[in-house]
Amino acid sequence: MKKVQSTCNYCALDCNLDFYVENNRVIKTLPTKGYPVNDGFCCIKGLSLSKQQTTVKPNSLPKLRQEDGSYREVPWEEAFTYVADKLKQLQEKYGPESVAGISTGQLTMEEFAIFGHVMRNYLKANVDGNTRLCMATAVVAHKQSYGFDAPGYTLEDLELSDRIIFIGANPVVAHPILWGRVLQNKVPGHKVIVIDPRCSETAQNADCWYGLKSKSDLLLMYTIANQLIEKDYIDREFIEAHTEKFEEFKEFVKDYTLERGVEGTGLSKEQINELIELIHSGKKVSFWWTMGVNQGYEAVRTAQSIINLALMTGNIGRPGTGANSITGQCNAMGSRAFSNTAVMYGGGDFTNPARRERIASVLGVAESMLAEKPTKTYNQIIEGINAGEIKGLWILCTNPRHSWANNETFARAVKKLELFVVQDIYDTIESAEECTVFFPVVPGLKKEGTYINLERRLSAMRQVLEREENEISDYEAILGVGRALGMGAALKGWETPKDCFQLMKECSRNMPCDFTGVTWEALTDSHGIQWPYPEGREEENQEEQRRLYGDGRFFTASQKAQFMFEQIQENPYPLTEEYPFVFNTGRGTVGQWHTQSRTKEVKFVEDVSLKHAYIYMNPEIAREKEIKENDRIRVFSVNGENAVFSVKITDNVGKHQLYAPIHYVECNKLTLSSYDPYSKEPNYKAAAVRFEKCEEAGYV
Ligand SMILES: Nc1nc2c(c(=O)[nH]1)N[C@H]1C(S)=C(S)[C@@H](COP(=O)(O)OP(=O)(O)OC[C@H]3O[C@@H](n4cnc5c(=O)[nH]c(N)nc54)[C@H](O)[C@@H]3O)O[C@H]1N2
Ligand SMILES: Nc1nc2c(c(=O)[nH]1)N[C@H]1C(S)=C(S)[C@@H](COP(=O)(O)OP(=O)(O)OC[C@H]3O[C@@H](n4cnc5c(=O)[nH]c(N)nc54)[C@H](O)[C@@H]3O)O[C@H]1N2
Ligand code: SF4
Ligand SMILES: [Mo]
Repeated sequence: MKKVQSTCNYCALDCNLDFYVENNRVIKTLPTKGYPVNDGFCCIKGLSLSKQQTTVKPNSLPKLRQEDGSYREVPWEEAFTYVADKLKQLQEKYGPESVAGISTGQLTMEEFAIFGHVMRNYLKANVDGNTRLCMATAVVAHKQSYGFDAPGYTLEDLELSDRIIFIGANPVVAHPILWGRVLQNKVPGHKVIVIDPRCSETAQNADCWYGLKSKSDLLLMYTIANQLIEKDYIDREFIEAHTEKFEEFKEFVKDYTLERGVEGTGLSKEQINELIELIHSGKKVSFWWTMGVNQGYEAVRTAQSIINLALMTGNIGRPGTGANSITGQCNAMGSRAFSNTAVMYGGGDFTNPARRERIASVLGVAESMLAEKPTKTYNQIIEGINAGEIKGLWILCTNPRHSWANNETFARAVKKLELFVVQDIYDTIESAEECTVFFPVVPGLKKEGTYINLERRLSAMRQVLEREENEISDYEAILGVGRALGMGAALKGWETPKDCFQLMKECSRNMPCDFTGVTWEALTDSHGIQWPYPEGREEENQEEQRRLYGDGRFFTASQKAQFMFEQIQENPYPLTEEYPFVFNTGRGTVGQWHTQSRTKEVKFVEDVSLKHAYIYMNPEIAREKEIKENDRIRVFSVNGENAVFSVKITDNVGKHQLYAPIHYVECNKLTLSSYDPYSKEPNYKAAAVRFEKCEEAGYV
């Protein structure tokens, strides 16, 4: 029996797993003992990775749509040529920006790097990622506040902190292994605190829950900041030595009185004061945020208001502290720095001459071949298709027909495309319904590459199972199209994922994410390695749990962190008499992953998951509207769409709120085409809606 250690490619923990293989089948899966992230534990999704493609596997050859609408299977080379020719024709006819791609945070670093090379460098097309739906807010917040997109924490901080404050984060469901680290915290008197409009599964397991009004976090944080200053609960020494713009911030927050905070957040004076005292009495306070913060109409400023609290109280860089953004997908961190979409490989703006020179020399191409500007954002790509400006789209490892905000806009868009390539491990996903080309690729167990987790840890995906005839990986599919495009010498050095790893490593040299000291071989069967890990300084980086900012130096020109702030904005979609409920959305259960394509194959999960869309409703509202458990309602959104859900009654949601798990396509039918102005991340969690009881027979 062979044992292969590899990485779970669902959530951002990147747990490591040992796969035991016999006759090219996984006989058992054991979470890797001693691995610093998950040390012998993992969740149901990781344990079931070997179920992928066991019940719904597409054929291994690509499919092209014919004029009569049917599909024809063709050899890979023919499909590469078809796609390459079509891309070139579209660009000749409509201009370089008439083709676009949508990438992901779930592929290996090498896969989205080569996609960025073919699409962004060679074709000068726009490529955004599903990371826009997820981490874009944290990226912009980090860049502005710290000077680089560099979350500083290590997971051990959860065990060392005496105040663990989760804001818009539900790790009990979304990051169970991270929650496991919280449970290992032995600091006497430590408190777990949750700020979430919903009494989430995490709130139910916390010491304190603050159920504020939806999207009132920015007001709450400014109110807290003002009170901390008034009470002199701040760390003047740290502020003076390591930050800038505090005096302006201090003046600015004076308007955010306790009374204003109480009115706008719906929390009581006592609750806000209690929270302030909890922060002040903590010696090692850590703040952790996820999608309840990142997805909003003033999300970047909200993330930064959390960073401000950490800075002003000196809770950063020390064990157990930090303003810590929890990443979502397994390789969102990798995609942020190595997909060539918003920044160049390894970071740096597309206009930075020194970075251009460096990247061109590493890749062995002329500077003129490099992308010249950041990509159009996801929403601009979809709008561009709907406006008839973008005619070709290539999506990989993402299912936007389901997951995109106000998803009927995606459904409308794809009907207008002349070329729509979908590259996925399943041809049954919603997004594949309208595709003109389908590229079937192998899942993670049949390929290799590198992942970077939420605490900056590089981790190896290594091939567990042999491939069958005609089975190819994402990397090979992209390389195939690149070759068919005639990229020739521009693909020298990109032959295999391992070659690409070398290139990315060189691109990272002297950047904050420098991993030049890491080798492909050293990552195999390892404990993972956190960046930074520069060549020549391996000795000083031997500790397995490392954090940034311990020296109080940030990545800005002055090496000081910036207080970033702006007046709170009016909610663009406030509740009204006609639309009196907030439509909150998020993860439903530990077993279900996003659009469910993969987790549908896991019997334990399928057996206990509802087969149709459902929504949580407060008991008082249910009584008032004469609705019983499992009755169906039709929910109408301000976006003009409506959809049917069955009702689950619970007082975990407030009277002005409904909560819909995202795992059903109906959910995003109702979400908004509304974005944060800086990150362009969708405001997914706060559409205004109304509902009516359905009189037809219910689900069985
Ligand atoms: N089982 C499972 N795990 C997953 C995933 C999955 O699909 N399934 N997806 C992964 C990915 S990609 C991501 S990004 C993460 C997401 O991880 P999380 O962000 O933790 O998950 P969500 O359920 O989207 O949202 C978290 C909480 O935000 C709250 N919220 C809504 N509005 C507000 C608000 O205005 N203020 C505050 N403070 N809170 C608010 C919601 O009530 C919800 O409880 O999960 C990852 N893990
Ligand atoms: N309303 C609402 N909507 C949301 C959110 C929310 O909180 N509320 N959250 C948003 C967030 S944070 C995220 S991250 C997105 C996620 O949205 P998506 O990225 O669209 O969701 P997934 O289901 O993870 O899609 C991944 C796809 O990749 C395929 N796949 C798996 N492995 C491979 C592989 O190795 N290669 C290839 N090519 N394909 C593979 C799967 O079959 C699946 O179709 O959803 C967003 N949508
Ligand atoms: S916690 Fe995340 S990385 Fe770990 S096994 Fe579960 S889904 Fe995979
Ligand atoms: Mo995400």
